[in-house]
Amino acid sequence: MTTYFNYPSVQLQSELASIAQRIVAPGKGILAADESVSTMGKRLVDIGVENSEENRRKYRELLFTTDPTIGEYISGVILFHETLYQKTSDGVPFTKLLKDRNILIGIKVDKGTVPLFCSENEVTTQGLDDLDQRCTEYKKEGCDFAKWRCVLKIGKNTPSYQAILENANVLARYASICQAHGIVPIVEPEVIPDGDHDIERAQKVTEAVVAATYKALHDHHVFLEGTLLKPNMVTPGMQCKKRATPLEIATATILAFTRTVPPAVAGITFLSGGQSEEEASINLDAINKSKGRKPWPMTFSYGRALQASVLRAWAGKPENVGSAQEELLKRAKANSQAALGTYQAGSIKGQAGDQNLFVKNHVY
Ligand code: 5MM
Repeated sequence: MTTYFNYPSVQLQSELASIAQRIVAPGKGILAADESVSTMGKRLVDIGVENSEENRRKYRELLFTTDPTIGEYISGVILFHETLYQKTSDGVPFTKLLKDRNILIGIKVDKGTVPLFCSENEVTTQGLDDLDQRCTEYKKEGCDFAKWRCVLKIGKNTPSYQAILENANVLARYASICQAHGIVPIVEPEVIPDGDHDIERAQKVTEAVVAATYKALHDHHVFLEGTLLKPNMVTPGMQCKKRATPLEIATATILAFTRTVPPAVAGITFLSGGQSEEEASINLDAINKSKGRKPWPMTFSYGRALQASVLRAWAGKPENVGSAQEELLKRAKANSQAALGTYQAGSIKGQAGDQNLFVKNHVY
């Protein structure tokens, strides 16, 4: 193995690092609005709305026309391919609305999961084949960051060595291709919360997965200062009877990442993983309140935990757009405070506040 390699040019390093730092600026985080057509369909069916392109467009118009103060809490939005090209009903491109709000544009570039041969229902994530061309196009369209999600499952024999290694490697290839195009890769190796395992097992699995991910990123010469990690928080499995307090979750989460994530990484932007909106805010707040050693900013990149109340308030009715946007602002503000460690539990109430948002086997 040769150790002779080059990092990107100084100019590219500086472009990537400054995008990543803008995303994790104090009190800011990401709205993950990159639900694929089928995932968005499940969210719309829940509120009695048909999964048509027009309804998906109307919903995203609602999100992106929220009052510009949203830009005080949200630094980036992750879009699905279809959404990148959509406009408001009066013809304003969504990308313009986001830029006007000082929000960076991200794009989901993975193409979903596929089974791993002879494994115990484990998966890898596909989409590398044409990624190079798609990154050229996405950068031209104004995308400054991207997201690729891998899924790892905890069982008696899983995650396997095969799954850990394959997913680490595919994330590293993805990250290197994005960086070559001036796009900051968000690396998302999600250890899903399905199962009856306890928090200790979740912590060890998270450590093993994240450690392997950074070994692969290093092997692929990924410039870490121009990357973000989007992990699960360390929690007991959803079916585990012994629940954990926010302090226990914060302690296990910080320990797992201080053991495995290099300090050079620009920031950690957590997924919400089926936690209720309120839990996701309280746990992020506990992480940021903790006095432990934390070399990176830690903030949110929530999908369900930022949108559950919005969807419920909207219910597909034009007359509800204003109140749905209020719900988005409320949750964005709560999570902004959590990212600073200043959130008071229960102080910002949403319509779906304590509702469990767990989706079994969230793989698709
Ligand atoms: C918003 O959902 C994202 C896209 O999901 P699919 O490709 O499965 O449709 C998803 O990757 C999301 O960004 C992460 O799972 C984090 O979302 P949560 O809801 O866990 O915060």
